Amino acid sequence: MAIQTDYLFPDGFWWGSATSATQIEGGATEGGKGNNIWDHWYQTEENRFFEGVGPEKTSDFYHRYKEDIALMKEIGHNTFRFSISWSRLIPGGRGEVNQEAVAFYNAVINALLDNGIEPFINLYHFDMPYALQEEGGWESRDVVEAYVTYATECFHLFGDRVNVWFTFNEPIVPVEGGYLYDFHYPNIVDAKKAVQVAYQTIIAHVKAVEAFHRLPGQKGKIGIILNLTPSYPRSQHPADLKASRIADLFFNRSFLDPAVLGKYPEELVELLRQYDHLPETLPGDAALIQNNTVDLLGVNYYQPRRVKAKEHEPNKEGPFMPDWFFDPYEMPGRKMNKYRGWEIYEKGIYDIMVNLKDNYGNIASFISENGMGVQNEERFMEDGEIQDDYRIAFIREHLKWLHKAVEEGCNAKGYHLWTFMDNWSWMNAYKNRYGFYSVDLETMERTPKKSAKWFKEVSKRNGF
Ligand code: BGP
Repeated sequence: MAIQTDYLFPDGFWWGSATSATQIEGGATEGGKGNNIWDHWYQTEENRFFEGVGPEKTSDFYHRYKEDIALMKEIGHNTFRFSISWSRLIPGGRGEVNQEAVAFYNAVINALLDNGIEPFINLYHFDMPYALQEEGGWESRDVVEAYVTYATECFHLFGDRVNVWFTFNEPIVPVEGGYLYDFHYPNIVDAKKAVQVAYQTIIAHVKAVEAFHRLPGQKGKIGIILNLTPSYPRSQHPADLKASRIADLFFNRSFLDPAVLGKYPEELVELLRQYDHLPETLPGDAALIQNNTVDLLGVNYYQPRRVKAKEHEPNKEGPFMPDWFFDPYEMPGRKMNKYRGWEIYEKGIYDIMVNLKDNYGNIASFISENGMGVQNEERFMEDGEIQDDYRIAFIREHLKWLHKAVEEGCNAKGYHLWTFMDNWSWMNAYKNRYGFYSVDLETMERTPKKSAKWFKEVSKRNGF
């Protein structure tokens, strides 16, 4: 059998990268922006953040977007994902629209279009306006309505030029971080609230999808971006298989099924019912979910989830946790990104795509994030360029599996790296660097890494 040496993708494949407002913009107190939960958390608990670095400046895209967009063009991006900061556009979360923010996002969109780069807009990337968090954030149905108003405002303001929209990025992360495992504000550990927040986010999502599709003459597409972690059991033993299936229900299907199929998995509903953890719902919710499935799915893929049956029966007197049903499994010999502590398993990208083809109607999708965070990357600097051959290998091996999926008929339309330039990450600040461009935090100077030049060739050739 001939060894495959060419990995060419279909015409029009999306090559680009992904970012989010809080992580790149900076200007957190400029241009009329209001506080979001990250600004507030940093102001009250600075020591939670790596080296005490907060979200106020990050990578200064707010002032340097023109230069940055030129750099995107330079490395062959045909698409670029950014998010709108809700608290920049509507500082109080609801009410008046900030015209300085409108001008800023208009300028970004226009500069992208002028450079031949299609803007992909995401509406919510972990950044609840603080005033609305005070009202309960996603626990509150009123906040859901405020989100739908915000989303609709964005469609009106920018929809004449933007055709690809996403309601949420990784909506399960604020649930896990904010309500189960203490790594996002508001740092509550309460599974009942976690379930309510997850459910309410889906309601916000479907209502935004509905509002989008109702706009007259709508030609654009709307989707959601999910971090899918394919679940692999330790063995084919029924107890391991069950553990893996339940982990998949909690961490993938809890959002994937309602968003793409328009209904929750029955097994998940049963399990929550059994432990008295079903969310509160309103009449009409099920129909809303059923009638407002997505046009497009963004898949963030970083790592698989390996699980095994519980070693010890958990104490079910204590508070309910998803972890009651499985234990993590550290597969011997697995390949790790030791900096981030995440397993690298390139075939996972293929398994996700095949699952979408077989079980989710082959929904149009793309890899909306994939990437490798590395600490102290300046160690790899030679002749003024970071020699990130590890990142090139990481992307290339993932692309090979993505290519195989496409060859087998999976409906994958593109690949975005996380991320365009080194940026600020939630609690880790600038610890792990992910960008095609490195950022000097003193001068804010951007310098292409070796991977940027490699990716330019890949985008140009539509493969490698
Ligand atoms: C995803 C998020 C991004 C980004 C990325 C890298 O989950 O959508 O916002 O941060 O992960 O992860 P981290 O920054 O935690 O290393």
